[in-house]
Amino acid sequence: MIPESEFENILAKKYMRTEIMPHAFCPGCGLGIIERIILMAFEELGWDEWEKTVFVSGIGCSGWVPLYFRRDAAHTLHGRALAFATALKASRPELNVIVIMGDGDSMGIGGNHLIHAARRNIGITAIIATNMLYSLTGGQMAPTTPEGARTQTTPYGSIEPNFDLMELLKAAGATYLARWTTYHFMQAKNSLKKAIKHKGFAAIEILFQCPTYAGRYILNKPDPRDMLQWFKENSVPLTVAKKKDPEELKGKILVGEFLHRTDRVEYTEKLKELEKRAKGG
Ligand SMILES: Cc1ncc(C[n+]2csc(CCOP(=O)(O)OP(=O)(O)O)c2C)c(N)n1
Ligand code: SF4
Ligand SMILES: [Mg+2]
Repeated sequence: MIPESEFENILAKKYMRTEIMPHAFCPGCGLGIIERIILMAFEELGWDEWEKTVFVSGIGCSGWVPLYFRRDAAHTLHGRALAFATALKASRPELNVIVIMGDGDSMGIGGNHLIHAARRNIGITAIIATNMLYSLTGGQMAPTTPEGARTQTTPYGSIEPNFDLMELLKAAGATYLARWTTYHFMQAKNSLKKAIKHKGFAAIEILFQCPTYAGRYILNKPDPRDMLQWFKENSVPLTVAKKKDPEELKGKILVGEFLHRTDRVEYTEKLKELEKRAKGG
């Protein structure tokens, strides 16, 4: 057992490109917590899983997450990470392909790739880092910006409802779905371990604190500790939510494991079968 005091140091030395530190994130940004969730999941899954993992990311602050890992990572185009990852998984199905995207990246410009990856049930793990806006470009509204929220492009409050990623992907055909926040560190790590081992399209949404934009504009909480406290106070576990009136849940973040299906065949398995048939086997 690694002593708590040495944990960060050991994880960093073992898995991260410490030579390019410090990283580019703002002080207090929750993307550092997401990095730690990923590394702890692999620390528990074991080195063999880590060695057969390739990361793919899109463009945005979130897109920088895997670039600090001592592992192959493709930093692709805004919205196109899943297209790249689909080709990678189809040609090398034995790899763990983990895609890290921002909420804008995955549900805005990349929304089409997202629903089709779920429809195909391709064995990719998607980590969707939700900060409720576009942060890299200065705090504009995203498809996850809550209705009424103030951003750079909605100074009088957004008039659009936000996407519910879990409902969207459930309808599209995903087979493993979970949502947590950076406050729910251990739960997110446990869900991620399941997602990585899952045969099919798995998505984990992690709401994280962006004190620079979401903290200042949306929540009026520029201190990242206050944002974490807000996540704690406004999250409702699915098990509790099921017993509540929908009115009571307005504005709350439902957290938990939303879906774990094993009845759909994974896409690259079908592809293998198709190849055999095409070759007359
Ligand atoms: C094709 C294209 N359109 C727009 C941009 C500009 N752009 C870069 S990142 C980004 C939004 C990032 O928001 P999100 O995906 O939520 O990531 P975050 O920075 O919030 O982590 C945009 C619009 C781009 N790089 N490429
Ligand atoms: S702008 Fe927000 S999401 Fe981007 S690094 Fe800074 S705190 Fe993190
Ligand atoms: Mg974002």
